[in-house]
Amino acid sequence: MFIPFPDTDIYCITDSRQSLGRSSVDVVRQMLEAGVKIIQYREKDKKAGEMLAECREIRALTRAHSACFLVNDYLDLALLCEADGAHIGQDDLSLADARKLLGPDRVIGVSTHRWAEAEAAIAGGADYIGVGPIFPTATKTTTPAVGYAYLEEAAAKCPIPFVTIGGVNERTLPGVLTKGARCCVIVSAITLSEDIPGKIKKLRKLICEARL
Ligand code: TZP
Ligand code: MG
Repeated sequence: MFIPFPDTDIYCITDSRQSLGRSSVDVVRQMLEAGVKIIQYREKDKKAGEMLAECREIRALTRAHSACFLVNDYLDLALLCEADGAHIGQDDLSLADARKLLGPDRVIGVSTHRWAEAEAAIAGGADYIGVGPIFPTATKTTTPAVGYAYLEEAAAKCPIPFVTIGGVNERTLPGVLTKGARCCVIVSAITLSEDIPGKIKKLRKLICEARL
């Protein structure tokens, strides 16, 4: 019934503040048509009703493309729109409380910035963790960049899926892949592109080349 966390190369997140005036629903449609298999709805300045309406549209689109759909922060919205799960940060509701609300079958991802946080998320039953921000990024200014050291540590030790996040773009992608990144979260490099399918194709080509 729920789409599990997929084994995939690119993880996309919405950001209507950085979408060249396009709606997040429109941006997500283009991401899905380009073959992206995981979408996170992450909006910071919108009213709950508007977010729920967008989440419901994105839920229908992601289902039609068999893509996993997660909601950032708002577990109530995740439940109401029948998302596959949610993504929480270190300052949000705890993983234990999120699991209580979402149940055993939905996906829960946790942002981590150091290995001790990863260990806690793994022990607490997270389905995957975010590792970053690797580089400084305008998309998230509240957490300092952690650099390659933590990525290398996660790549060596993490027993559950991890996604690499923060300043990943065409220029930085080869570097993070060399350091052990597998699935990369790429936000503004995609949402700020005038040609979203073309950008995703280029990013995918870089990932394929790095894996040869
Ligand atoms: N968490 C850590 S970095 C980040 C989030 C949500 C934003 C990544 O965005 P971008 O534009 O790909 O650097
Ligand atoms: Mg959060």
